[in-house]
Amino acid sequence: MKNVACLILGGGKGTRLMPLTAYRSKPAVPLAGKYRLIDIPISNCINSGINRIYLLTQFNSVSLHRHIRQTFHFDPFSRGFVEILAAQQTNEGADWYQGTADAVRKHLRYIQQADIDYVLILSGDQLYRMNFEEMIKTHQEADADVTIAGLPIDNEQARAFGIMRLNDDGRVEGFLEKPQTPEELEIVRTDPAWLDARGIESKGRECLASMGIYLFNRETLVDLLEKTDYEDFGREVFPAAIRARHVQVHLFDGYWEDIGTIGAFFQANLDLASKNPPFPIDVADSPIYTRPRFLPPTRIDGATIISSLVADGCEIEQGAVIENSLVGLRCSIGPDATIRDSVLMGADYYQDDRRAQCAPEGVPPLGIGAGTVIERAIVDKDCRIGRNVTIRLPEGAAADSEHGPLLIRDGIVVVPKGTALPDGWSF
Ligand code: ADQ
Ligand code: ADP
Repeated sequence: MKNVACLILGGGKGTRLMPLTAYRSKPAVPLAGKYRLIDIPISNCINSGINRIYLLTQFNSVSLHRHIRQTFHFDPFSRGFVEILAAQQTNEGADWYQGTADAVRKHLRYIQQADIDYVLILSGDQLYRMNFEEMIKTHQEADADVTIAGLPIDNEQARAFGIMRLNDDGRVEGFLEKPQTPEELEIVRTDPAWLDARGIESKGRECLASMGIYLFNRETLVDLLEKTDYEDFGREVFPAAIRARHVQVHLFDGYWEDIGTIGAFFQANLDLASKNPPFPIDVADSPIYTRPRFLPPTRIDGATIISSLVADGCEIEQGAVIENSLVGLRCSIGPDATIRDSVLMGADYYQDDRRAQCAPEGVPPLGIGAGTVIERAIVDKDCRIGRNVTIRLPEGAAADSEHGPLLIRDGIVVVPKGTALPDGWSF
């Protein structure tokens, strides 16, 4: 795997994840109480033996830089690194990235090294576990120029993805980015029997989606990008490449979620907290790496906790009920508070830190106050929710609307980072 370099696309604006991406880039969004989205693709790389990793970003990248700097250090003899390539103006171009292919093109010089044979391109906002060694094996066995990881999906989901049509050997013969009409779908439909014959139960699924995971021979990638001005892989590079190059599929049928929207992000987090999570965090030979923080264990005093995940450094007091929820780092939850179907991201520091004491008079302390009820909500970090506050979707509220400092997105209440709500607050 030493001859593989990985480029992670971390830089979209993350508009659909607002307000979680108001001050941080999408890959830096906290996940499962103690990780960040970017930990997923980087951990997949490390667990697959790939340790030459570049991360392409362009928006709000300060907290992402800090996280990467504090987390991913390799043994100096391994020659591994995670390096952030932030959009910058250069002699060749003063523009910011126009799209995914353009972002990669602007950094081709980093991968044009004799000892790099393959370039793996990943997205920074997906939740899955994949051994890329298997993908490289598929690529080599097919003697392909490019290999795209493909996931069988239903017709209804197909509009959101790049859809591939294959020949009997798994070579991609058609690629349509986000087909919208039944006629377009028909062009790239896969016969479910083809999947069944390859050991993947089709279960009625008729489309093969590109997972946004691409393996290129280095020379092919350089050639495709240098000789064109294509801006996007799905819209331009692949539809053209399948004619002139050997583009192969690597079939995958495990858990995979694109967590680019508030709804998907919320559900993926709650699923992690469920009793039989579709994506287990605790897989011994495939851990998720994140920043070690040396926080104390969580203190729980007479609370009821059902089907939930609680991260390190929290304090949960008498009579609190936490159900089907995720409680992030350093969360303080007061007596008799109720947290149901919610994601609490936690806090960056403790209440008694010097910074926290600077809160103006009358502003509640960090965390969730006594008797407060929170349902179907995402509470971003460092919020100060007072006592007897009620945060739940008001009756008749639109699925996307704003109510004072709180936002409703995909029918979920989102409390932006650092919000303070006084005692007794409700919609
Ligand atoms: P989308 O996810 O819709 O579809 P896109 O918006 O281009 O495609 O994002 C791909 C990834 O690149 C995301 O992680 C995004 O954050 C990142 N990104 C976007 N613009 C970027 C930029 N300018 N610089 C750096 N990073 C950037 C894609 C494919 C589909 C495929 C789905 C699978 O186009 O074919 O089915 O991914 O999720
Ligand atoms: P987020 O990306 O979730 O908005 P940050 O990355 O800004 O959060 O904060 C995460 C961690 O970085 C916390 O431990 C916080 O105390 C620390 N931190 C915040 N700001 C700074 C800073 N300017 N310098 C160093 N550490 C910081």
